Amino acid sequence: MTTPTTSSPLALGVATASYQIEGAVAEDGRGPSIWDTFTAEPGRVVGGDDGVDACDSYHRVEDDIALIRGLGVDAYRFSLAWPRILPEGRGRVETRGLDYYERLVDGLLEAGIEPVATLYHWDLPQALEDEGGWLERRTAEAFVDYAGVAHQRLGDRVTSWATHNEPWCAAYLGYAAGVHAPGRSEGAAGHRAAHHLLLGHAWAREALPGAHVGIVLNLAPVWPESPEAADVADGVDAIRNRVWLGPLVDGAYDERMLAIAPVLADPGLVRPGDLDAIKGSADWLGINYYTPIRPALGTGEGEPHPEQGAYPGVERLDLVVREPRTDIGWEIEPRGLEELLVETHRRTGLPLVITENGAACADTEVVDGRVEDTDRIDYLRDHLAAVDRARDAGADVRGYFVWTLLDNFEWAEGYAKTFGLVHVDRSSPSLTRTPKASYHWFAEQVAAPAGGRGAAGLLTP
Ligand code: PNW
Repeated sequence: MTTPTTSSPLALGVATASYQIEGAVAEDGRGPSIWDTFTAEPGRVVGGDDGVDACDSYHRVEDDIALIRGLGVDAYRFSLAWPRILPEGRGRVETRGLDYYERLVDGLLEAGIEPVATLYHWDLPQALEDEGGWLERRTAEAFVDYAGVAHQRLGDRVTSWATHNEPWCAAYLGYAAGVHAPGRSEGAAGHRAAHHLLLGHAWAREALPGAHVGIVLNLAPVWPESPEAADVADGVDAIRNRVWLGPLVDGAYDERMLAIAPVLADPGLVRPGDLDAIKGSADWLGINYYTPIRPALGTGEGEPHPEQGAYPGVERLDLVVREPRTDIGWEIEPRGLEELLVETHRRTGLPLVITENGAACADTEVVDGRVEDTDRIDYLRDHLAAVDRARDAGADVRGYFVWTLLDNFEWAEGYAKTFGLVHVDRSSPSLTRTPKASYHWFAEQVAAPAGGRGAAGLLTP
């Protein structure tokens, strides 16, 4: 285990995801994904928005590379769309989909930017969902084939790979709370999906020889609002954090998790050898951090919080959100990031990368060619300072990626909530991109040698 000081390199970058930016959903043989289906259902997404056009990055990849290059960043984190590469989820390979990612990767490398590829950022091929999606073990098997196909084409140029992005969202928002695709609402389904996501991650290693293979988790510090809330907070911590870290680090679901989800003790689901395969299967851990979680003991009456269904089996849970908040209603608390990094380093001993951090701000106005998103700059500055403190305390943090390059399709929130360093004018036919004040500010941070930041070679110490 290495214990760097702040003088060791911290790579800086920006992140995006395929469905949120690409558009071109029916082009070059791409098959439908669960998000195409979900967004077409009335009432699922604010404003009835969808990713049909998104930021049209499929056609504007050169423009986007130029924007990334303009930041001067060390690395760019993006995701591959599984249904662009395997339109039916398995079997037939669509080379035009691979060609697109090859153009992107080559463009990044020419610009001296390290590509960091995420295999699964939620756009499951609809054909696999039709067979049960992540509720079925064979989806994890198909994921391995997909990883192999992607790696065969790009593995000579991409060395940093993440398997899944935020499997908590894919499993529990998608199958238990029903607020993300595929929009199913059954508690046990969330747990089944979680196990199959972990299995897919672990098995995919074999398909990624020689790569640095990580998984991106949206771990969160869980802070009970009162002593009485300690037990519900423990349940939240189990589903949000320990359901992933237990198998990955210890090769086991812990007792509380098994009590919440008896299905995880069912040998039909968790088969002999599964947990051994998952244990130690990550070379690095990506952490997406936005906000802490503050559980309170609820009365069981009143309006449930929309995310409550994503903690199935945790009874009488209330989720309290303190001030100040960003435009999406998430509490701003940089100390949560500091604590999370120090604690996760202690718990896992793994190299950590902050694969997402950023803020939704109500900054949509372009005035005289400028967008003054000072709230976003404050958020990013305070969180980068928290990263420095965690590194000083010994946390092995190798990179920090801002979410996100472009204002894009923000899932169930549609286009109304914007996290971009670059404004996208949705009313202009060419989806005009305008770098915001935060873009220029971040470029200055990258250029400044302060704190040992800005060194290349994300996972190479
Ligand atoms: C993450 N929640 O999503 C994703 O990785 C990004 O694609 C997304 O744009 C970003 O964070 C900002 O939201 C989340 O409801 C979406 O708890 C929703 C939740 C958490 C993360």
